[in-house]
Amino acid sequence: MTKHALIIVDLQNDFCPGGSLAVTDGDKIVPVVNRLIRTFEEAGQPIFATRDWHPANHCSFQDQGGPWPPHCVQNTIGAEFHPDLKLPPGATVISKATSAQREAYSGFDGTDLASRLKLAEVDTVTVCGLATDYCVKGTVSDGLSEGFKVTVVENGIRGVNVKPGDSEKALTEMKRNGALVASGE
Ligand code: VGL
Ligand code: ZN
Repeated sequence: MTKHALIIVDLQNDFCPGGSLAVTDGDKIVPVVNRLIRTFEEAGQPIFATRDWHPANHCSFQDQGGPWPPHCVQNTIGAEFHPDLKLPPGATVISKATSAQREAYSGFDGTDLASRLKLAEVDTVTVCGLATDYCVKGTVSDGLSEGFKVTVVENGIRGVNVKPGDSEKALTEMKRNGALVASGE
């Protein structure tokens, strides 16, 4: 028996056009993700949404010596999920990278995501969200290491591409690590 869960990674305002760390076309995945949500919801399968949830002095911010402009600061509009994302009331929100001194790209890093999935007897996860070359890649990689079967939805992800091709490289790496790739219509 396969028990399946959906993991939506960091579909937050700051990673969408107009946000402080905008991913090109980040918002274009919202309809794809909403369709996935509907499918999982109708099948009674659990849905998890991770969010980057930084304190204002997070170590990844440029003013603290990190690589990124301030983004997804706790309790700001930028940290909210995209307004068109139709997250059902039963979805579980997983906050990550919540300590000032520690970066965490993966939704599994420093969270109880793995134990929650295992408690629900989930063995297979479908991953979508932002950004392909950071938090999606990290979440997929840790999901595989935790022993889950992982499918990435190719049209349900978008990347930062600090260097051109980073997202493509990330997807190749995910596949090499054992992830399957699917299309969400
Ligand atoms: C992310 C850069 C910094 C992500 C989070 O969600 O992919 N990227 N913080
Ligand atoms: Zn971040």
